[in-house]
Amino acid sequence: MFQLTKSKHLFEQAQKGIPGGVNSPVRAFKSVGGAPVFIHSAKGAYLFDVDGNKYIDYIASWGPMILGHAHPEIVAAIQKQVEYSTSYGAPTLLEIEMAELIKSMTSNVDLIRMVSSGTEACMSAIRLARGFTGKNKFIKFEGCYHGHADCFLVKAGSGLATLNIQTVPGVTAGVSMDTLTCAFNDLDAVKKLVADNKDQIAAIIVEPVVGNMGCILPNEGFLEALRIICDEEEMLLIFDEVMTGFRLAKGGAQELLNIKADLVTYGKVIGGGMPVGAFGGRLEIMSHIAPLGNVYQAGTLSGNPIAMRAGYTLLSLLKNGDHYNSLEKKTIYLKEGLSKVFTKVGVPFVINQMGSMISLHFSAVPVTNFETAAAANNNLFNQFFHKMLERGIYLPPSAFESWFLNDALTYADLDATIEAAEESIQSLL
Ligand code: HOZ
Repeated sequence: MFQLTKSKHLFEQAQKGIPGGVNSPVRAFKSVGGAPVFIHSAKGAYLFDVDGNKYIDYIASWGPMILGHAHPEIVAAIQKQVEYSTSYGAPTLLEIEMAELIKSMTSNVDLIRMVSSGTEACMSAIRLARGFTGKNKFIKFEGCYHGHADCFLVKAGSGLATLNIQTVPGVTAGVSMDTLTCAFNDLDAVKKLVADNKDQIAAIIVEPVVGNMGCILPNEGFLEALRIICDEEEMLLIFDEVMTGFRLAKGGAQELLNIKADLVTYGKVIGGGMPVGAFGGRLEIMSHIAPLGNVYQAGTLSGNPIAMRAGYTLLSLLKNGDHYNSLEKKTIYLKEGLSKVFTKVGVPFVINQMGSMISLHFSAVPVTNFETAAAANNNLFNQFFHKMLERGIYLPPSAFESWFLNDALTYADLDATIEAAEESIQSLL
């Protein structure tokens, strides 16, 4: 029988020493309710919790575990490196190999700087865009999440949307003033912001396929138009590929959608499950970063040897394998299976999917931006989440997050998920 006795106990204990019992807010299950599941271990496509429950994992650590958990080659690479020490704070050959590998997989990255998280990557990219253009403002889209640096915490998705946090105490009005926002996929709104702030905007930052308000796809022509606007207005186009990088294709969304950004940020997959981020771009822009230029950015654990080994091993497996086709086929199979279930039971739903990113909104209208994602029946999603959990299916604990498939999933796992979805939704209607 499904029970979470030990998880509940650990959650009580955790709250005594950790804010909300978690080290990242969405994990607290606040919007879906109940105690979060405490994980004991994971292997391949499965998570095992402290109560002995087994789950089919659709989070993949929020993206990184694209080939499944504890991949033998990644484990071996980490084990080997650990013998040589865990950090030097000095340059290594590993970092050169990592930079060369990334450059070989992305067409427009001349220089790449490794950091320790997606947040760091995005905040550094904005600083660089400002330093390079000499302009202060930037445009971000409502419901997009670029990490928790002050300037991004305006109408942000992910945990802020999940917890319905509108303004963040501690972020000064002065900082937020330079962050301009409008709806994702709304080109007219972008044009108006650009016209109203002529010659003051350094960059547009965008998740090319959004993963932080569920999975939201760009309308045809939207990203292409942003590229043109940036060129005309001498602004930089920054693709936040923390989620999509090395996940949607070897060259990420840039390759899949055939659009080149001026700067790209990475995280998640790039670290193979270790805390890694990166930002890169053309030489003329990246050469403004210290020590080449004066845009300062640094980090003691940047380029950490264990993280580099893990990331390099995973990226090599992705570069040399055929995982993207396999991942996409599995994701489409899941999408079609779930669609049949929800059509049969007659509940309004939208499933957005690109590559191995997918999400479910209980909505009667297309979900194309934050407004439509927020207007969906997210209460039903929250109940659905728990019914799935009871049946051994681990979904993101929020309708405002993408699901990430991993290539260790089997078709039997997908069938089990579809079956669980049918039982779950039927039990709720
Ligand atoms: N905000 C992250 C996903 N968009 C969640 C990270 C986590 O809790 O690990």
